[in-house]
Amino acid sequence: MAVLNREIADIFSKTADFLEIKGENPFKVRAYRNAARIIQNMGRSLESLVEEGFDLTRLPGIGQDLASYIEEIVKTGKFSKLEELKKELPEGLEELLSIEGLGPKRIRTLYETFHITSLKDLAKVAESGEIYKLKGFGPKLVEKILKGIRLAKKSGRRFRFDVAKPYAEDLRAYLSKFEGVLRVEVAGSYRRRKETVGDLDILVVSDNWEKTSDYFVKYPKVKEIVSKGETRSTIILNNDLQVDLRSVPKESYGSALHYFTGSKAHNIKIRKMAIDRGWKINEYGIFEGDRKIAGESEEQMYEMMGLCFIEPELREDRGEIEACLKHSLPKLINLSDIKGDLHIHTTYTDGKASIKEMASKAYEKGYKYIAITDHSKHLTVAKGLDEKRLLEQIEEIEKLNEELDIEILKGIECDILEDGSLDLSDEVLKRLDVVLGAVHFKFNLSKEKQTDRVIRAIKNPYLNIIAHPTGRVIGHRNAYELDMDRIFEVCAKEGVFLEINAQPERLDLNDILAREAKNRGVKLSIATDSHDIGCLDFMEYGVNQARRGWIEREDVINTLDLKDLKRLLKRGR
Ligand code: DGT
Ligand code: CA
Ligand code: CA
Repeated sequence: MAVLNREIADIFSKTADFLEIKGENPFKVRAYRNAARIIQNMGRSLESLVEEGFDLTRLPGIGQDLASYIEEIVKTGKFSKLEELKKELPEGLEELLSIEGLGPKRIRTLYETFHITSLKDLAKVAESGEIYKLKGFGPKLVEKILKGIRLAKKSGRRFRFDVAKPYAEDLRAYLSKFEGVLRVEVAGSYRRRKETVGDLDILVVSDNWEKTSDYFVKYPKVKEIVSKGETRSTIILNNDLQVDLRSVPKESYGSALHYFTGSKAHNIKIRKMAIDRGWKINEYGIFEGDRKIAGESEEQMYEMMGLCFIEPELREDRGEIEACLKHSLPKLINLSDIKGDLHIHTTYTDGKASIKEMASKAYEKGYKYIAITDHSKHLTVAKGLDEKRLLEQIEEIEKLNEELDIEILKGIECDILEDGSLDLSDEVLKRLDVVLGAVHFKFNLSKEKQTDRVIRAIKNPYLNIIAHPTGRVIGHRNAYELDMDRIFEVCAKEGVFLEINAQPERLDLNDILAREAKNRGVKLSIATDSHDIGCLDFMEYGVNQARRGWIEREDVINTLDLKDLKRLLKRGR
């Protein structure tokens, strides 16, 4: 059974957290954490490297010990050291780690002083004010913690799309290879490519449901079998993700797929239309009296309803049915439309790969261009570039451009300072091909001040794109206060673009804002914000979000040829 890089990385970072909560040697903690980061962003599968007999110590950050741990995890799916740690520490500490502002060190303090082992305990001491007795716990931090608790409760147990994806795809492959299974599809919010999924809804057509269901619950990553029934079985995976498997008759495949893809709101609207025509619609088909008139395929279902095929990403009852009737559905952008990536970090700042490595990987992906956009000097934790080092980078890029078959655009992810000025001088920004502006601190300004800040940046004639415009991090940090209406207006006027940051924890702009931007005449850049070569694959998540936002190829600047793109980026240069 495949062990994914992501699983190994998660195991190591959890081990690091637990060791730190226990107060173990910081060097040991750091070694696990580094390894987790490297593995997560690696392009190659560790499992296959182990199978090939590759010497893992040749990888950066991986010594003898870690190499043998990786082998253990690949072979057994588990890490005995982490299992031991879990036994030593109270169970609830794990959920505390998801709260912004609480790292392992603070959790350790809370545990040692108040014996806090759950979100409930935490809420109690935070609300009562007792928490202020601890050194370093001021009002700002406590406010953040309380907000984190509310957010954790609200998001319930939802899983980020990229976390669910390897499991969904592994299960699809696992089920597809079983004898007698004719079709498998992952429906639900997963098929609609939502940024988070509550659970996975898998449909199968098979000639023997009982055997298929037995096989399903034997999936190696199962933690718990919830139910095994006549047409449906449910399991919980090791990471607590729930999976429903449903048996579907071949002749109802289309109607079942439509029903279980949802969304519920979309389904309800379609059902009303059917009722208006005197029909009945359910997961078995469309019926006129007792006679089934459609159901084998989704296309057939939509056709019978007088509609064209509506892509799953649009099925949210946000006007897609009306648009279809008016023949004005968008022709959604595809991953293959993307010609380059306009947000990339390198070892100049906090990236893990060199300019050349990033460029070569991008070339392999078939891109025509990339922009190198490292951090600017204000972001000291990321070794942000000052004018002098940026000029050195420009020089290196110019040399590489003579040598490589992909165009490297000279860029920067420039901090937007509190007053809305940019972190680097106009003289140096002018020399770049593309300037991203980003808010990385002072998230808590008033709506008016934050909006003024960003608008002042947009008005700088060398700025081209606002990176991750709202600053939200899924399940972790809300968007900062921003008057998007005003932002759209000024962007459209100034010829500044907004980013859909494709990092799966950001996806910022989200679907709804991306659609609004488009409607307000603002073009978008879909970009990965890569910090290593593996991250270039995040583009898929950004495109998913764009599709959910009704975005077409023409709305996205990095679908353009280099020449046309450069013209758009010229602005005041
Ligand atoms: P999730 O799992 O919360 O991310 O969202 P979904 O959309 O996957 O929802 P889920 O798993 O509860 O149900 C899967 C699909 O089944 C849903 O998208 C539409 C369909 N469905 C579920 N309940 C109902 C219902 O009461 N009425 C209708 N028409 N469809 C339903
Ligand atoms: Ca679901
Ligand atoms: Ca479900």
